[in-house]
Amino acid sequence: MDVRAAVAFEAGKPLEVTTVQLEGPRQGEVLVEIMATGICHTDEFTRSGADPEGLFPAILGHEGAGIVREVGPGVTSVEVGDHVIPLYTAECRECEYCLNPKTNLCQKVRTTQGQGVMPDGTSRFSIGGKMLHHYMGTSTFANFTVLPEIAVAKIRKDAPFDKVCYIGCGVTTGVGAVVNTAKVEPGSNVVVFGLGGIGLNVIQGAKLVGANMIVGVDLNPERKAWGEKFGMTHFVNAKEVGDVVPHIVELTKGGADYSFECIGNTTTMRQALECCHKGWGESIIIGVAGAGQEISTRPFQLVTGRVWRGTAFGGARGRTDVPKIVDWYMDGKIQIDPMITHTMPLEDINKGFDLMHHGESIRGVVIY
Ligand code: NAD
Ligand code: AHE
Ligand code: ZN
Ligand code: ZN
Repeated sequence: MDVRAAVAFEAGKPLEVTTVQLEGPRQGEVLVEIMATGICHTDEFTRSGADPEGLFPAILGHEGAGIVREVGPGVTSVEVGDHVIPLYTAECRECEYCLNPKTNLCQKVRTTQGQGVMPDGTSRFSIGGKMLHHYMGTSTFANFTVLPEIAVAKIRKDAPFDKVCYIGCGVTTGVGAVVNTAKVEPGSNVVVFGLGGIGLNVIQGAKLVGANMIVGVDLNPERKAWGEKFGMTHFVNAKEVGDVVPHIVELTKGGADYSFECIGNTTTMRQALECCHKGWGESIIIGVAGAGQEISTRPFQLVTGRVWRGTAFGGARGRTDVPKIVDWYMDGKIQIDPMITHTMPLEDINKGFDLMHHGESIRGVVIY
């Protein structure tokens, strides 16, 4: 079938909105009509060429919500008409990783996903007979996409697509990093580096679990009001204080119990670790850094009890946890609407990337 898609033909170039061809679902796959998709900084990371795994030409996008329109042979867990959120971290419930409670990183389709193809090694997308790569197994910058059934979470039908698409990455990543990965205890002091689409969700997660101080760090002074909307108690403008590490240690009277890096910058990753409390502070890396970049610190930081960890998709097991997060939103336990600052048709998707670059949007959402 012909579908409308924003194609990344080359690294560093704007996306081109055009008609592409999509083959129907094969064994264990589903065809999903994407109703809305958020634009996450990770899409920009890959579009820019900074992703070592980035492949071109590709259809990017990984923060969608939609409706199952066709199922391939052997599909048992969803049916036509189901509302779903695509999962870039699948959940097969039978691989070594799914069976280990310590991780959410299902590996069943990870290798082919990283190669930009479906589990059988081929792509469903093409243009004029030339193959296009899938992206993160989701490719939500197309109004229809094909996914393995283990890479969709079935959600309730009364949830609005243009809001819950954000649960496909940003909301789950931020809230999940607090709840699943760090397991922040009530009364903890939390420091969040980067108050964008992910960091604000870390803040609302920290508030949800009853954190004490919630300190936000950003270079953009307008992010102070944004952080405060979701429970931030103190703002640090990294441009205005000299060295942020002693500043935060002083502010928190000894250091953070938990810090979260939500930027993807190796300098702030180091600061986030080093502002943690001696003896027990844990720093969680969420941001993804560009090809070739490395983190460093003095080993003594770890010897003296600080812990460095990372998280993908907030440690969430998608098919199990995403429907619950949709319920949290529908029950008013977490907020999404105010963070979706801009919506646009697919034709204007490059404007969504511009708004992100200029620090004007928290989340831009494409509505098909
Ligand atoms: P964003 O662009 O919305 O937000 C980034 C924020 O960081 C902005 O507020 C910006 O002003 C601030 N910032 C930039 N440089 C800074 C600096 N040096 N010091 C302080 N603040 C600075 O991005 P996002 O969508 O929130 O994504 C954040 C990061 O998280 C990206 O690297 C993205 O790829 C990554 N991410 C990771 C996961 C995961 O599962 N691990 C999931 C989603 C996104
Ligand atoms: N090449 C990667 C993109 C980089 C990355 O680290 N992706 C994160 C999710 S960021 C979402 O905004 C991730 O989940 N990584 C776990 C993994 O197994 O890659 C990609 O996903 O293509
Ligand atoms: Zn994302
Ligand atoms: Zn698995």
